[in-house]
Amino acid sequence: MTAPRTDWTRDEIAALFDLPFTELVFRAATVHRERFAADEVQLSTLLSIKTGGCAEDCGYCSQSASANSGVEATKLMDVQAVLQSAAQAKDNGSSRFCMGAAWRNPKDRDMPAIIEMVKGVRGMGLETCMTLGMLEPHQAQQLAEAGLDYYNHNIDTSPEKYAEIITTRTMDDRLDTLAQVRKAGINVCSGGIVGMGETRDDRVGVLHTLATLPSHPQSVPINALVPVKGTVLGDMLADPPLAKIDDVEFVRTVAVARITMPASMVRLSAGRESMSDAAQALCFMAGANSIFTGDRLLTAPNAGDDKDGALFARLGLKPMVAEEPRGCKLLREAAE
Ligand code: SAM
Ligand code: DTB
Ligand code: SF4
Repeated sequence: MTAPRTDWTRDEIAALFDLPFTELVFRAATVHRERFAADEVQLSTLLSIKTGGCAEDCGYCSQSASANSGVEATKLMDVQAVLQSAAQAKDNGSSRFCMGAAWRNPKDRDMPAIIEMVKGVRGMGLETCMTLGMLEPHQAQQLAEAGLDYYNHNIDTSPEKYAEIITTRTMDDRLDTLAQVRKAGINVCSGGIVGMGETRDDRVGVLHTLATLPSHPQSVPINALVPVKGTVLGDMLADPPLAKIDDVEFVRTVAVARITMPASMVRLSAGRESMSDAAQALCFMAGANSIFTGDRLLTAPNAGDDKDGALFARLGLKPMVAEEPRGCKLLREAAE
C-alpha cells in the first residue's frame, strides 16, 4: 500500500469535491476499505473539564467570554470527578476519553492536575485525548511524558477565512501548537467546522491545510456547526442568510477527507444530533469511521447512547476495538 500523500494541491482537492457524488463516495469507500473494516466505528466520549469564560473569541463557541450563550464558567474539575466520568464512558463502550478545557492555553499551575487526569484515565485502559488550547513546547513534553495519546487542536476553517471567525489568534498559532504536539510524539487530532458560511473553496482550503501537514493528523474531526444562541455564528444561522450546511456537501467533505488522508480516523463529530440516520449512513459510506458518543459534546447535546445503539443496529455497524493505546504501551514498557 502506498504511503499517504502530503503533496496534495488545492486544484486536486477541488477536483475531488467536483466529482459526481456517486463517484466521489465510491472512491472514498474504496480507500476506506483498503485500510479499515468498513463496518467498524471508533467511539470517543467528550468531557468538558473546564467550561466557559474563555479569553478567545471564536465566533462559533458557546464558551467564549465574548459570547452571550448563558454557559456558566466553571473552574477546572476535580481529578476524581473526571475519573468517575471516564469510568462511565468506558462502561458505555467508549475506547477514547477526550477532555476539553475552555482555555486559550493552559497555565503551568494547571499542569499537575491535567497530568493526573491523563495518568488516571490511561490507567483504566482508555485512550486519552486532551484539548486545552495553545501549548508551549515544555507543556507538550509534559503531556507526552504523562502518556497522553492524542491532542485535539482544530484548524477549523481555511487560512483565508480564519480571521473572519477568530480574531484573538491566527492560523499560524494553531499550526505552531500542532508542530509542538507532533514533535513531542503525541498523536494529532485536528479538523474543522463546516456550515460557518464558508465557500466550497474554504472547505477545499481546510482539507488542503490538513492533508499537506508534514504528516497527516491521526484523527480528523469534521464538525458541522452546532448553532448556539448568543454566539456570532449561531445568531447568524438563526437569522438567515447563514443556512445550515447541506447534507450532500457535508458528505462530500467527509469523502474528500477520507481520500486525501486515507490512513487517518475521520470523525463525524459535532452536529450529528441534527442529522438524519440516512445522512449519517452516507457519512459512514464515505469513510467516516469515528463518532462522539454520549448525550453531551462539551456544552451542546449529542445524539446519546440509546439513539446511537439503534443507529448502529440499523446500519450493522460495530464499535472498533482500540489497538493498545500509546499511553498504555508506555505504562507496560515502564513496568517491563
Ligand atoms: N479551547 C480549546 C480549543 O479551542 O482548542 C479546546 C476546546 S474547543 C471547544 C474544541 C473545538 O470544538 C473547537 O476547535 C471547534 O472546532 C469545536 N467547536 C466548538 N464549538 C463548536 C460548535 N458550536 N459547533 C461545532 N464545533 C464546535
Ligand atoms: C472536535 O473536533 N469537536 C469536539 C472536540 N473536537 C473537542 C467539540 C465539539 C464541540 C461542540 C459544541 C459544544 O459542545 O459546545
Ligand atoms: Fe475558547 Fe476553544 Fe471555545 Fe475558542 S473554541 S472560545 S479557544 S473554548
